[in-house]
Amino acid sequence: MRMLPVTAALVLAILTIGAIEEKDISQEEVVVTVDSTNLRFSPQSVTVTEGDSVRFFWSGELLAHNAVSYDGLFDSGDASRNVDYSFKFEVGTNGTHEYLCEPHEEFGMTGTVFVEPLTIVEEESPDEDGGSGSLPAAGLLGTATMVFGAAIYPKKRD
Ligand SMILES: [Cu+2]
Repeated sequence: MRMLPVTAALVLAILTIGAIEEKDISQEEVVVTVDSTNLRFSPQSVTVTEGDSVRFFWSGELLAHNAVSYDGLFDSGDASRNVDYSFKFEVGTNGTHEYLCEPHEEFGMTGTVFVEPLTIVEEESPDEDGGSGSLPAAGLLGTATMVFGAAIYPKKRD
């Protein structure tokens, strides 16, 4: 099995890359379901950050429900007693997104997703004369920012 060390190294490299990417943007999933009254979302409002997903999930409900945003951003489809629909709030979707259950809007079956902007905190001190105790994470972020900047900036200037 001569290929084993090579394969192992490759797998390790892939895993390392995956770990770094995952570190940069942590994605979370928030679940919204239907409460015991069958006419309310639970929780009725959730707060996420851009890049996160909201999963509308219920099964075996007495009534059929769906989740449709008033602004048209997301739509779980036809009302159903079994729904498993995830929507990822991409960068740029920050703001307040109210949604309804179409069959039960008149009963007050509505909800709200607050999406907070994804902010990249830069470790930049105004005066650089002091010791540069550069954190590895900050260095990595700086490098990533520079790479992104280099990729985007020249195009914008043309
Ligand atoms: Cu409903």
